[in-house]
Amino acid sequence: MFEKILIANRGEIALRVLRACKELGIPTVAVHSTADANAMHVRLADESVCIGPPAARDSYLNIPNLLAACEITGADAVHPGYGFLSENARFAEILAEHNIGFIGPKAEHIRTMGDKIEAKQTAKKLGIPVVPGSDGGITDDVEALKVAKKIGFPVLVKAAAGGGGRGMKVAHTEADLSMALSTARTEAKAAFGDDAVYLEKYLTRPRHIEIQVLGDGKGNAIHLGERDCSLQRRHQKVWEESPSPALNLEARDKIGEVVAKAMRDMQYLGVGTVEFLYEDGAFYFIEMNTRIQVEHPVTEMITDIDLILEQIRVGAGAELGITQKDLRFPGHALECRVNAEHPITFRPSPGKILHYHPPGGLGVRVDSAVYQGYTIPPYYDSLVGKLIVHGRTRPECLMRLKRALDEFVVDGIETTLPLFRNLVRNQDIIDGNYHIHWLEHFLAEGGMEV
Ligand code: MV4
Repeated sequence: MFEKILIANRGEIALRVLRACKELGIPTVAVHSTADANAMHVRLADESVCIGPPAARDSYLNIPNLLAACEITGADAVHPGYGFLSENARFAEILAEHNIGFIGPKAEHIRTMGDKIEAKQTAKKLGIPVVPGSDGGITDDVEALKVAKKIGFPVLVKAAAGGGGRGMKVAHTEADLSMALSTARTEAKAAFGDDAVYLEKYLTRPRHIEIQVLGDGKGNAIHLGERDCSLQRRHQKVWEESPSPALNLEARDKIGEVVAKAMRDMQYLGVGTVEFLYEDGAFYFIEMNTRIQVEHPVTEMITDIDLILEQIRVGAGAELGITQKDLRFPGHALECRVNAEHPITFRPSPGKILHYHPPGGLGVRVDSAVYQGYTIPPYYDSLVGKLIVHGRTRPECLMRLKRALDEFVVDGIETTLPLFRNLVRNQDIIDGNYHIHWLEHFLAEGGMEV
C-alpha cells in the first residue's frame, strides 16, 4: 500500500479523498494555492504545501511544483481528484518516471479516451454500441455527404479533441453540411489546436446515462450501475440520480455487463465512467471519462461501496475484492450540485458565507468543503457542495430531498438552492420524465419561481 498520498486538488473532492486515506490509515499531503491557504482540505490534511499563486495553471496544474511537493514531503502517490490533471496522460507518465504512483488509469488508456475518435473506435471494437456515424475522422465534404446520406439527417459534426460540448455543430439538411464542417474545424483548431472532426447521427431528445466501472488492471472489472445525468445546463450537470427513471433492471444489467466485459478485455485500471446517450430504448456510446466523477456519491449510496477507497487499493496494485455477483443496487439516490451562482441568471456569486447550516438526518449526505465564515474565491469552480439523498424508493428519495432543501441555509452569497426547490416540486421531475434539453427549456420558459 502507499505510504503517503499527495492530493493534487482542492475543495470537496480533496476532502473526500482525504477521508478515504484516513480510513485506510494513509498519511496525507494537501497542496494549495495562495488563495486556498484557509481551505478545509489544508486544515484536515497531515501536512500541506503551497504550490503557487491563485491561477490554476500556476498552482493546481503546475507539474514541476507538484513534483517538488512530493519530493519535500516524501509522498509516494498522487490522487488527482477530478478536473485539473486528472486526465493528463503525460502527468501520469512523469510521476511514473519519478517512481511516484498515479492513482488513476494506465496512461495509454487516458490517452486513448482523450481522443474521441480513437475512444469510439476502441469502444466499438470491444463490443460497446456506438452512435452511427463516420468510421474515424472526416477529411472532405464529399466523404461527409456520403456518410450523412447513409445515416440520415440531422447529423452532428464533433471535434476529436472535444468533449464537454465544445466544437459541435448540427447539420439539419444537406445544405448545412459544408458550413457545419468548416465551422467545427475552425472552432476545434482554435480551442484545442487540433482540427480533426467526425460525423454522427444527431439524436434529438436523448437521455444522458453513464455506467460506473471499476477495474484492477489485471482483467478483473465490474460495473456499479448507471447514473442518469440528463438534467444539465450548458453541459454543466445539475442533478444526477440512480437508477435512471428510464431504465428497467434487465436493461441496466444488459448494458452493464457489456461495459464490464469491455473493461475486463482492455484490463482497465481504476474507476471510470462510460457515457451513453439513450433514446427509444437503445444505448449509444459517446465518450469515456478516465477519472472519478463529481457525481460518484450517487453510486456509493446505492452500492454501499467506497469508490475512492477502492480506487486507491487497485491503484496500489491490489486485486479487485468485489465480484459482479456480490453487487446489489437497492434503493434510489440523487445528487444536487449546489453552486455559488444566481439561481436564474447563473452568474457566479463568490464571497463570504455568513451563515451555513447543512441538512442532516436519515438518508442525507452533504459533500462540501465550505464552513461558516469561509470566503469562496473567484478563481475556481463555483461548487458550494453536493447534497446527496438516499431512500428505498424514488418517492422516498424525493421526500427527503424536499425536506433537506428546506433545512439547507447558505447566507451571504447567491446559490442554486432555489432551483432545486423548484425542480423537486415539478411534475415532469416527479415523474422522471426528462431528457438532456429539458432543463434549458424549463429555464427559457420562465419555469423558475423564487
Ligand atoms: C450528441 C448529442 C446528440 N447526438 N451526439 C454533448 C457533449 C458531449 N459529451 C456529447 N454531447 C452530445 N452528443 C449525438 N450523436 C447531444 C449531445 C448533447 C448533450 C449530451 C449529454 C448531455 C448534455 C448534452 C447537451 C447538449 C448536447
